[in-house]
Amino acid sequence: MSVAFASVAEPAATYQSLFNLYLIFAIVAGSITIGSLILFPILYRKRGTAEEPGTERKERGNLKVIGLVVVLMVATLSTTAYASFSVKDFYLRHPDCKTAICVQVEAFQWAWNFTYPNGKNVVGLLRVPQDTPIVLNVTSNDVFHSFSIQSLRIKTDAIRGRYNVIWFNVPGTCPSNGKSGYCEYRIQCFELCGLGHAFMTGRLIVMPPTDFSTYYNSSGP
Ligand SMILES: [Cu+2]
Repeated sequence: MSVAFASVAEPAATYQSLFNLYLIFAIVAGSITIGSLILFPILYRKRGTAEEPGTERKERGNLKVIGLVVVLMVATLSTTAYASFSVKDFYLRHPDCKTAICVQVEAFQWAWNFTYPNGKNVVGLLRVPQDTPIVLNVTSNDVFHSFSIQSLRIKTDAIRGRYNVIWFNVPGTCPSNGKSGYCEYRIQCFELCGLGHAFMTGRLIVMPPTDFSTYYNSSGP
């Protein structure tokens, strides 16, 4: 359920638009290729009339067609390259900790440890307010892991001795999860990290800001 609505969250919406662009190009390119495979054998099949021996066929490539194909290829490649690098820039330019809530994420076999700016520490459960940029500083305490929230289209490696930064912002229109204004996403490890890898999951709960500040200042998980 969260997958459909997650596209309004950032950077998921931007990723989704890039995916849609590639999908359109793939459908067009696929249609041209498969269409040609079907059409050309019909158009250029061997006819019944045999050619006179010794007659030479003079065939030249149509320069206009070749030119058009080259222009289309260059246009396609430059459009996708421009779109890809723009999305990469958008993704890398994460908000700073003055406007965002920066959370330290430490992976270990086999769970996630979240530490908030005020020192609040919770394992396996990340609660954040709606309409607020959240920046995650991801690292590992042991082997390689990979932190991902698929519905929000974010993923980064968790490596000991190194911090990888990802960010997201879920708006207040996220789907209700029983209690008004709450929604939940699944956190999952995406790097084979040992026996418990498949069960290395966590929960992200997005909640109204007032509820979050009560939670943030409480001592409970
Ligand atoms: Cu894992």
